[in-house]
Amino acid sequence: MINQKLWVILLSLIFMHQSHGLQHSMSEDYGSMVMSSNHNNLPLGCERISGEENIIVSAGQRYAKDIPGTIYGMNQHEWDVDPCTRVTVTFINEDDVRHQWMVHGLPKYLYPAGMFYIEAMGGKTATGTFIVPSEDRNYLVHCDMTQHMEMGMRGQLVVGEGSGDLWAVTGITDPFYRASYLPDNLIYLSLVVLFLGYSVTSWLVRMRQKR
Ligand SMILES: [Cu+2]
Repeated sequence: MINQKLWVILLSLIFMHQSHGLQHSMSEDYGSMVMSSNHNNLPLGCERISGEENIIVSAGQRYAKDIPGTIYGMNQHEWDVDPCTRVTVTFINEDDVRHQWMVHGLPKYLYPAGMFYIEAMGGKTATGTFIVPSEDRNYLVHCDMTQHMEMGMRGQLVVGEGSGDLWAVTGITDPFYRASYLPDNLIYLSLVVLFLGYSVTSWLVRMRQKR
């Protein structure tokens, strides 16, 4: 009798665990994972799915070779899609280490924490589907493994007209540390300021000597 009860509890625990996974639409394969898949739920402002887009993303060190200062990279770092498109991403990890293709800033009523992501262990391929919102906007795409973004795995998903380039998109936009608020001709400006300073100082010194 007690044994039967235990079994019931155990089975319901297992069932709860599984349905919990389903609620978050998480699918896990050996060596790969897709978080927050969305095939049919329309974002607000989308009357229907406007189209289908299949994107193949390859990640690996070989894509970093031609881009100075990077170690990891992707075959491309910017993707353009129309609003309300259903996007299916096939993520091919050509490296030995784990990589992710993670989109940020999606609506939280459809995507927990505003994220959609695919993760693939070394040498694995994973495919996931989501629907992009109706607004024109740029979304950050990156790999969340420690330091991988800084090492080059940083991109942008441009929906519609977009909302302006993100900084430091590998091979596409300037790194933030180049301080975009400083003028490009900073070096010449500095020389002019130096020269003026020198002239004024030496003029003052000469005036003093004359007295
Ligand atoms: Cu990575």
